[in-house]
Amino acid sequence: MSIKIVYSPFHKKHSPKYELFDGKVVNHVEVPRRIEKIVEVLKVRGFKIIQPKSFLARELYDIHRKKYVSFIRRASSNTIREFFPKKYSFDSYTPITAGTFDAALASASVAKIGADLLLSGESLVYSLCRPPGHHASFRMMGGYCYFNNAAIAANSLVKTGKVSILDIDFHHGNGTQEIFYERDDVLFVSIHADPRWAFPYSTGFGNERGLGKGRGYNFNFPLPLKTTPDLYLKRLNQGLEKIRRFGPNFLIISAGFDTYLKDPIGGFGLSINTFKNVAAQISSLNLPTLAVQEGGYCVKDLDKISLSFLSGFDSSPL
Ligand code: SP5
Ligand code: ZN
Repeated sequence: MSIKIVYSPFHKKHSPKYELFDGKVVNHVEVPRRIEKIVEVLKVRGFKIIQPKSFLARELYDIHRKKYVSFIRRASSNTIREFFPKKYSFDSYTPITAGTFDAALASASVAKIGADLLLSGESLVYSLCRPPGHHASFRMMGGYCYFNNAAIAANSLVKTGKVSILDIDFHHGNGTQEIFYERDDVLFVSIHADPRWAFPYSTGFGNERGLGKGRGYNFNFPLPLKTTPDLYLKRLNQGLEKIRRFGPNFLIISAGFDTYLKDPIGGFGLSINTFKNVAAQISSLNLPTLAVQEGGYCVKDLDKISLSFLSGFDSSPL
């Protein structure tokens, strides 16, 4: 099967050093090396890599408020040091640096180009987005996310057909959930760590089902600490059942690799090989699919995890 990769080197312009965690300054885990580690191995393995040439801020306005976008642009161009903004932010993990706007805009474009490729007939595209996006909402950054890359791609695809977003990052995709919470044209399914003990703490519970005409179009599967591959794959199957019933024309995967057993900020027990099984189950949906990179912080194994994940799309689930 031919898999197209979308990548932009602009992500390297965003390279914060610190985050504030439990009242302490610690090293930032969302580092440029994450994506470089993945793209390097994909190049070696001969995957076709597509680089977007232009970045249009107007594509952000589909999802994000103009004032929010301008704030990030202005704050980035005005700062020399990194800082944690007091408005438009819900945590102390998501700093603004001089290169943040350029990198976040390029990241959104990488997702948008991925969506365009599906529209032009590709069946599987992997967008190497960085910074990640699924915690960002209309006018709110957080969880290392500034613009919601998956939501921007979904909003572009939904003009042509129904879209489902499957979020397999370790953390609940609170931003994506909020963006589509009152809509019935984009189904959101998220499998993640129980928010009673994991970030973002306040959302991701099983009883959050959507609102208004969006009621019944949002499904959360919170899982316990140390979740095993068996339990994970079982819940994934239940999530996929919701997607089958919805019958979308396109699938977007918010592909976080922080469910990996050695992830420094995760807490699940997925092995490198589990990611192949995850992808194999997902590919049984037989849908044009865009995978958008979210989290995943065990830098030394991200190459192996991404290869395992991509290999699963070639094999049958059972
Ligand atoms: C996209 C994504 O995966 N965002 C995750 C944001 C979660 N941040 C909260 C956990 C912060 C823990 N930081 C510990 C750093 C140790 N050096
Ligand atoms: Zn995550």
